[in-house]
Amino acid sequence: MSDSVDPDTSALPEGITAETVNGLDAWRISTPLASGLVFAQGAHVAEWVPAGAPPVLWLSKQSFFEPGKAIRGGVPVCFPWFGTGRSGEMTPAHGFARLSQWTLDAAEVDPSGEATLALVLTGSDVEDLGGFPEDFTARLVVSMGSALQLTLTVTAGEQELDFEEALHSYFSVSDARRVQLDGLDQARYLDKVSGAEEVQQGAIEFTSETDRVYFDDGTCRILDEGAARVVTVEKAQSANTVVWNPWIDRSQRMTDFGDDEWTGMCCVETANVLDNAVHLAPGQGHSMTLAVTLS
Ligand code: TA6
Repeated sequence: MSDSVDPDTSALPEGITAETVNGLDAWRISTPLASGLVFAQGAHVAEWVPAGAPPVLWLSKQSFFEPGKAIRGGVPVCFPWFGTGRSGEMTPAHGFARLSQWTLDAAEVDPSGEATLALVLTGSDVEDLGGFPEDFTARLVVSMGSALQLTLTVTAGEQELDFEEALHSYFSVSDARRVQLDGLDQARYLDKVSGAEEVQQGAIEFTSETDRVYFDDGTCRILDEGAARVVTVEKAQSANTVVWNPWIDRSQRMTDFGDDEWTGMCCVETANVLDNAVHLAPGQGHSMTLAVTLS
C-alpha cells in the first residue's frame, strides 16, 4: 500500500469511487479484474464479482442497509467478540466492529487491476465499547481482483487485549443441499445446534440447520457442481472455521433474511473464538487472513 487518501476528496485511484448507498458511505470497485462494494460501516465487503464470473459472495435481498444495522451477507467483521461472546451475554451480537464507522486509510489499484482498500477502527470511534479497552487499533486490508483477500490486524495500545474475531464470509451456492464442503475431515467441532462436541467424518453436507465451530485451520473447498465451480477458502492465523446455514425455521425468524434464501448460501468463516481467543500484550499485534479463490 503506497497511497494514503482522504476519502472526502476525489483522490481515489481510477477503479475506486466513493458512493452513498441508502445513507451509508461505500466504495465501489470496478477494474478489469473484478467489481465490488465495500461499506465504511463495519468495513463490510458486500460484493465481490471477479470478471466473467457470477457473484461469489452471497448478499440477502432482505438485508438492511441502514446506519447501526448489520448487513446480511458479504463478509461481516466480527470483533471483539463472536456471537454473544464467551460469557454468552455480550451485545451487540458479533461485537461492535460491524456496526461501527471505519475510516478509509489507503486505497490503491495496481496496473493489473487489483484494488486494495485499508480501513481502520480505533476505540475512540466506538460509542459503546461494552467494557473492551479503548486503546486498540483494528485495520482491515481488502484486496480484490481475481482473488479476494482480507487481513484483519488488531494492535494493542498500552493495555493488554483479549478478544474473539471472525471474518464471517457468506458464499453464494447453487443449492446448499447439493454442495459439499471439504477440508475438515476428522476435525473436532462444537455443534451449536445440539450443544455436543463431535468429530467431522468426511465432507460436510447441509441436511439441516448447521452452526458449527471447528477447531481446525485447514483450507476448505466448497464443491458446487450445480454452479460448476469450486470456491477455495484459505486462512492464516485462524484457529477456527465456523460453518453456518440457518435452514428453514431459523431463516423464517430473521427479518433480514428471505424465507427461502437459505438454499443459496453457506457461511465458511475465518475465526479465532472460544478457547482460541487472541491475547495480546501491550503494543503487540495479531493478523488473521482470509483468501478466496475460484476454480
Ligand atoms: O456464524 C454463525 C452465527 O454465529 C450463527 O449462530 C448465526 O446467528 C449467524 O452467525 C448470524 O448472526 P447474526 O448476528 O448476523 O444474525
